[in-house]
Formats: sequence, C-alpha cells, structure tokens
Amino acid sequence: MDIKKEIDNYNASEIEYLEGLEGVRKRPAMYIGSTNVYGLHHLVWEIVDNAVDESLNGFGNKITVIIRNDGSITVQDEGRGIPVDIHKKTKMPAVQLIFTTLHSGGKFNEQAYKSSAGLHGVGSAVTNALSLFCDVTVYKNGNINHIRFENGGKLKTPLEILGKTLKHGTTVTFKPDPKIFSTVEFKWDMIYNHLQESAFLLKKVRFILKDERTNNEAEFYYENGLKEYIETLNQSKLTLGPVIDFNDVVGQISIELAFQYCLNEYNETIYSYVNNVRTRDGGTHESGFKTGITKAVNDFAETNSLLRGKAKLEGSDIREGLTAIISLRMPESILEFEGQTKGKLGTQQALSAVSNLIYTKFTYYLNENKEFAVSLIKKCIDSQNARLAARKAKEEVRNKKKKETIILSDKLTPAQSKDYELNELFIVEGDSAGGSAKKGRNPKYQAILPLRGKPLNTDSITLDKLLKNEEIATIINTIGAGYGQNFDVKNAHYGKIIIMTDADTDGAHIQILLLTFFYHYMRPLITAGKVYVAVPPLYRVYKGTGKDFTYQYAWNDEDLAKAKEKIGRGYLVNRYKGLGEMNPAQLKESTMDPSHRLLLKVGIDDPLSVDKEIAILMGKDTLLRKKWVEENINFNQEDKFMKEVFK
Ligand code: TSJ
Repeated sequence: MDIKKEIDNYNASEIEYLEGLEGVRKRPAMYIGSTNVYGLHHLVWEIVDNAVDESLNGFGNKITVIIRNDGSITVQDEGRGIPVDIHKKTKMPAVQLIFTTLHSGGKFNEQAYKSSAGLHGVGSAVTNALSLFCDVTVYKNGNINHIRFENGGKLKTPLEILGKTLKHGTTVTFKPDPKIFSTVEFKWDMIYNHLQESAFLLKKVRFILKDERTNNEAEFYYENGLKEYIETLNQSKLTLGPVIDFNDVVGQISIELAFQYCLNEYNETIYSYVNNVRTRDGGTHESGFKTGITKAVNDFAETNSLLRGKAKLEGSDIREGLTAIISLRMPESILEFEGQTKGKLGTQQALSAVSNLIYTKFTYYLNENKEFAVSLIKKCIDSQNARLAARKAKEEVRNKKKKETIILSDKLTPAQSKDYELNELFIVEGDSAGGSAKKGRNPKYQAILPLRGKPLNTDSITLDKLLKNEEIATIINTIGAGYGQNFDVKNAHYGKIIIMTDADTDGAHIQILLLTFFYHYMRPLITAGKVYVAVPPLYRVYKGTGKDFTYQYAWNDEDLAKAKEKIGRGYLVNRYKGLGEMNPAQLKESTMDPSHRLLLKVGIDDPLSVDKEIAILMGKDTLLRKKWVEENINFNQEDKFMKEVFK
C-alpha cells in the first residue's frame, strides 16, 4: 500500500497535534487505565504490540526488549520500519505524525491483521506523551532515519538521516515520566511474562529480553506456540493424554487452539485471544469451543454406548480439569467487542467457526485414539457423579434447614441486609481486631468473620490440609456457595469478600493462604472480581486536643510526608503495627468505610505468573516461599495479585 496516498486521504481537521498529547498528560488513566505499575508497563505493551503486529503481518521475526540502567527501555524489531515519507498537508513525516497525534489509528495501514491495540493506534503517541524522552530510529530505504521527542512528546530533533544502512527495522527507546507514574521501575517478571505470552501466540518469532540493571537475559522462541503454552501451564500438573492442537481457516477467521486434560484438578482454565489480545471475558469463540467440545464428547460416548443409560454429560463435566488456549485472527472489518471493558468477542461468525472446528476434528481424534477417549469419558462420568452427589447432599441439607433454624457460625457477625450483592464479608485476622471490626462495621451490610489465631501453620500446608481446616470450613459455610467443582458464584452471600490482616509477615501469610484457597476452590469468586484485600493505614498524624484535634491517615511514606505538612508544626505520629492498635472508630473510618478505605482488588491478570507463584506458595520449599513473600508482598505498593486500586 502506498503510504503517501493513504495520508492524503486524511482529514486535516481531525488531526490534533500536541494539544492531544497534553490531554493524555492531563488524564493519563483514560488512555492507559492507571498510573500505577500496570499503567507504567502499559506503555511498554503499546510499543511492543506494534512490533508484534509487524511480524504478525509477515515482516521481521525477531523482537528485542532492553531494560536500561537510566530508567528507559528499548524495543527493537526487524520489520519494514515506520514510514518516514512527508505528509503533504501537514508537511510532517509520517513517523512524526504517528508519535504526536491521537487520531492516526488505522489510517496508516490496512493490514489484514491488526491487534485491537493496533499497528499505530494511539499507543505510540500516548507512550510519547507520558515520557521524558522518546527516541526513534528507523532503518529503511537504505537510510538510518532518526527523530527524537522530549518532555511529554515535544519534537526535540526533527527527522534526520544519520547515515546509510542495509538493515531494516524500528528501534524505539523511551523513558517514562516520574511526574506521571507512582513508580517508574520496570518489573522484569511482568515484561518476561508478557513477552513469553506473545511468543506463545506468535510462533516462530524470537523474543529477547535483556536487563542492563541485573544483566539478566531471557529468550523465547516456540516452534508450535499454543502447544508449548499448554505444556508450560500444565508443567506441574498430572495430565491425561497429550496436548491436542487444531487449526484451520474458516472464511476470514484463522483459528488455532490447543488443549489438554489434567487430573486432580477441579478448575477449567480457558484463555482466549483475538489478534493476540486476550479476551478476558470470553465471547463467541469461547462459547463455540464449549459447545463443540461438549457435543463431540457426548456424541462419542453415545455412539460407543459408554454412558450406559446415564444422562448426557453436562458441559462442566467435560471441562473439569481442562486447560485450553484459543487464538483467533481476523480482519478488523468483522471484529466486534462487547462488555464494559471490551474484553468479550462479539463476532457471530466466530461461534460456528470454532464450534464446527473442534467438533469435527475432536470427533475424528477420539475415534483415532480410542484408549484415550475411553479414559476421558470415564473421567467425565466421575465428574458427573460427583456433581449429582453434591446436588443431592445440598438438597438434603436444604430440607433439613427448613425444619431446624440455621446456625451459620457462632463466629460470624452477619449483616442485617439480605441484599447479597451489596453485602461485604470482612475476614479479619485475630480476635481483638475482629472485636474492633464488629463495633466499627456498618451493621446493615458489613459482616465480620474473625479468624481465631493463625488459621494454619503456614510452613507445611498442602491443599488437602487447607480444605480440612476449621477456619476454612467456616469460610465456605459463610460464603454459602459451595466449593471446588460445586462452587456456584451466583449463590455467594456477599458481593465483596474483604481480607483484613495486619501489615506484617504473618498477615501476608494469611492473605496468601486465603487467596490460594480461593484460587483453587472458589476461582470464579476471583474472576468475578469479588475478592479484595483491605489495606490499613500505617500511620496517623495528629495534633491538638478537644475541638482543636486534627488528624490524617497515611498509607505510605509519601502520604506520611504530605500528612505532616498538612497537620503542620507540632504534629505527632501513631505508627500502627497491627489492626489491633486501632480503636473501632479508627478502624471504621480508615479501613472499612467505603469513602476512605483503600481496597486492592484481587485479579488473575497474568496467566503465566499465577500458577508459577501458587506452586511456590503451596510448595514444600519454605525458604522459597519466605523469599517470595519478602520480595512480592510490599504493603506500600500494589503487588502482583492485585489488579486495581480502589479508593
Ligand atoms: F510503536 C512504535 F511506533 F513505537 C513502534 C512501531 C515501535 C516498534 C518497536 C516498531 C514499530 C513498527 C512499525 N515496526 N514496524 C512498523 N511498521 C510500520 O509502521 C509500517 C511499515 C510499512 C507500511 C507500509 O504500508 O509500507 C506500513 C506501516 C504501518
């Protein structure tokens, strides 16, 4: 495609140069979600995704990321190089437009495939706007072309030719602005996981990560992509049969999928992607996959008389212990996203395309691999039996309950309201804090469940033991929606489950145990965004007595400095070492009241980090666990488990 022609079609009135970038600096969260550690890395993804799109379109098969010592980061590809031609109306080089305007999305190319982030959507301009500098070198047309922006995207060095080259590709180095972000420290683990995920989705492309701060290096290259993705996700699990992978092109949609069954695992783990972007909330492709696999397995069981008069298998019987990745590519013209966060594929064609693919190919596979097929059906029947038995047990309990009065737990102080969605359950470490929480709660919708003592010896706990623990049993009863295979998030008695512990190592251990428990036995609670960790303040700065008494809470050292300034000369500081040191009124206003409290929402954001971390946390290696807690649980910052901060 001729870039010049394309740019000529541009409506000049639509182009807002630096004004646009100032808007980004005023409201960064609108463009990158937040200004915390996730927002910071969002800048990196924006740039990397452009390089990924270029190789997705067939140009370049190596992408390098280098974390620099000076706080900057470099992303390099071997593609065609960003166009440098002059745009007639504005007399600007295309590369300059791309880095300084917010309306360039889609205008610069019409490639078949384009991630929703997009080859030159607004991403590069946003990254530029939020950086102290952004330095771009384009190897193209035999020239080394260079342009540099500083101070939030202002042109510093106009496009120049530095010399001749035989190479082609793009190198971008930028340094995020600490005035915008709460942290500007790049996290090796986050970038490592993102690149590994990209490498799984983009097979046969080499990804290299270097960290000049530590001299760490990593390289990802996968011949088969999704197959290796599943192998990595299942590496510490007991599996049934091999990884099975299928792919096909149906009309304008290209489909790749891979899956494998695990034993001793209740959960289904399905990750789906469209044009390399995760579709967190599933959509038509996931529905198609579920429909197709259910029908394939049921038909096979029926044809081979394996159900022996039993009812048909339900989808959930067939998906217990299943790990699957679905990756679709489609042109923008048929791409439709739904839902509040646009994380759900709406494209109707994808449903029948995926459903037919998995149905046809898996049916064939089952017939070709009878031994595997029979053990799979056995496993599904086991799940079905467990599901039916649990339902029966539940009904019996329900009938009993009608006669007797329900005694939930003498430990629980319930909420008065029956509006489950609005109700909040505080799981509180320790009886004394539990007492304060009871007095400080809003009795209408806040319930308190104190954990007596430490719930478990954190040094030698396995999942089975965790489940048998009395405190955990109380939690299961209190939430009221079952656990494991029979957990049904629709029945949860609370819209928010809030873990409230001291800000110390013991507190961290309790958080980990509870989160691990929820992750394994009530995962939909986490994916539905109902699990939170309360962050109590570390300090209270105060002055005066009687009606002159003033005070302010502080959650970290930065807050503390601000609070001292605000309270002024003669201030005194309380340092809270635990929840127990706050009186009910203080606990209420600082940690429980929605208008002041700080809650971290627990999310499973990163498919590749969770299992690894849970393996460490639940493993036998106590030293490794201790190290993990010390490195990852920092009460002054969001940690890896935490997705968003709500104030
Ligand atoms: F995000 C970014 F702009 F900073 C960036 C873009 C960063 C990196 C590391 C690479 C890239 C990038 C862009 N790599 N390759 C491209 N390709 C184009 O911009 C391109 C090249 C040729 C044509 C054409 O039609 O001839 C069109 C485009 C959009």
